Amino acid sequence: MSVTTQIKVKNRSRERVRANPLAVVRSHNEWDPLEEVVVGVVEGATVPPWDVATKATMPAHAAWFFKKYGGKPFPKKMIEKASEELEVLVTLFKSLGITVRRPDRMDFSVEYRTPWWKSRGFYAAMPRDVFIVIGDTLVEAPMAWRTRYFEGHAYHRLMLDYFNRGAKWLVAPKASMDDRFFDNQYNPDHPYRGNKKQFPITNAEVAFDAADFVRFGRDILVQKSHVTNSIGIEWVRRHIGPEYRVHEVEFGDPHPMHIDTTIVPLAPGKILINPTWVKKLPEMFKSWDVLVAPPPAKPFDSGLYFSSDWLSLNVLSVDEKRVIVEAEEKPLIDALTQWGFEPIPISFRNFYPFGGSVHCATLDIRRRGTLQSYF
Ligand code: ABU
Repeated sequence: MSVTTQIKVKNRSRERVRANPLAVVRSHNEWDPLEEVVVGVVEGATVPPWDVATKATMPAHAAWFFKKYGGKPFPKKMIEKASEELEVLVTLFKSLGITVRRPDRMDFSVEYRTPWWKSRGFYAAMPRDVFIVIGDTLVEAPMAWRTRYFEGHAYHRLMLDYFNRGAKWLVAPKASMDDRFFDNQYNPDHPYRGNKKQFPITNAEVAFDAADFVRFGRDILVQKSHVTNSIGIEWVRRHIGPEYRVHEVEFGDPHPMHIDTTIVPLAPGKILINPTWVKKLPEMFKSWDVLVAPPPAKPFDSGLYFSSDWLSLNVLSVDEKRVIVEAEEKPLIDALTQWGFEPIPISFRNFYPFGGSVHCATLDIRRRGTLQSYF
């Protein structure tokens, strides 16, 4: 695939549906003009313990990190620096006329119990992992790590406010996450059996993280991952109803967990892809322009284990032209500029070690636009 394939987008069906101007929650895709956003917080963040969930999903070489820091608050300096970057992001949104909401700052070092296990952690830094807005519905994910079991509560004050003002709020059933929920045959160092990718969670109960879904209007793509199983995908498909088409896709990430560094829709007919994992796009993209991302500018020291090096792609579109990109990702900024976009650089390196960049740290609550088909 060349750097860009300049294929004209033809025959895209554009439906003339009027947006409800009074909707408090409304977002159909990743690129309509952004009006309101939730920005995560890092205060209270606590490193997940080395438990059955983290053991199953993390490579063996990460064990020392979890054994040393698991269950303890992230170092104060890390929190302060990441928090400063989040504040700059908030200021940027406000300067663009975008309303910003924040979750509650909770102490995630508090130990909690269910009938089957106990845990503590993680954070309210990544609203994208926990919620997805589909039209006027806030879908709350059940998650698949014990350490994230109660994470949604940090957002419930906000969600109640949206609900009281007319939004729908759909909460997926929570798995027990007992020992049977995890596949004890799974070996993170050998994630394939033959050609078939293996996952550390079984299909015993509904599980998904919201960040494994990506929205293109009526079409929503989802991947099975370390935290999203088939029954979780089916739960979403059935609950969001017949006006949406949920397509399951698979790419080459041997340890998939969140699709937002793999394929990144930027505008109708324009998609950014990760060249390491996306060797072939699904047929539905045959008339789309494809921008193959350059390698990350400076692979960060991945000694912090919560993400791959590809956080460079974890960008957030403010509209069909403007896209917020980490400031040091010069090759990506240049590629996007050449492609006709207007990147807005922002320093976000100190947030990276928490496992995400600007897309993960945000949740678009309202974008101006209507539900359309783009394929
Ligand atoms: N939550 C975004 C991280 C995905 C990745 O590890 O590339």
